[in-house]
Amino acid sequence: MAQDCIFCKIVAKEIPADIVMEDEHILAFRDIHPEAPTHILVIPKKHIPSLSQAELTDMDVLGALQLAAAKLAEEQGLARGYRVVTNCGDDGGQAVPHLHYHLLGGRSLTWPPG
Ligand code: DGP
Repeated sequence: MAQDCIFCKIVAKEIPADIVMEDEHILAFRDIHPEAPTHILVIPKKHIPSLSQAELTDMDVLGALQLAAAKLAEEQGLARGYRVVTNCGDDGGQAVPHLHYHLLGGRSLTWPPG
């Protein structure tokens, strides 16, 4: 757990969140500022600051995060499609320095993003 990391505090249940899925390595919860009818954050419990700091030893959890996002999309009824995205660094628009995948769906999403 990283000191002062808001997502580590959610993992530790020190800060409440609307949790939709949890296992040994992964937590998924609803984004506090939803940008779509379904907006879920899927995160590793381990503190990895961003995708660019992930290591080869994180390969299993990286795969598990994507599979969890796909399973959640199915459970949430996103049969028409959805987007899974991770913002990385300043130019990527990353605000919270704990790796997270946004699962967005429930409306038609535009491309490219701003
Ligand atoms: P990003 O810009 O990719 O780092 O997205 C961070 C997201 O995290 C943003 O959409 C808002 C969300 N968020 C920030 N703080 C909290 C929180 O305390 N609880 C929840 N549920 N979401 C949060």
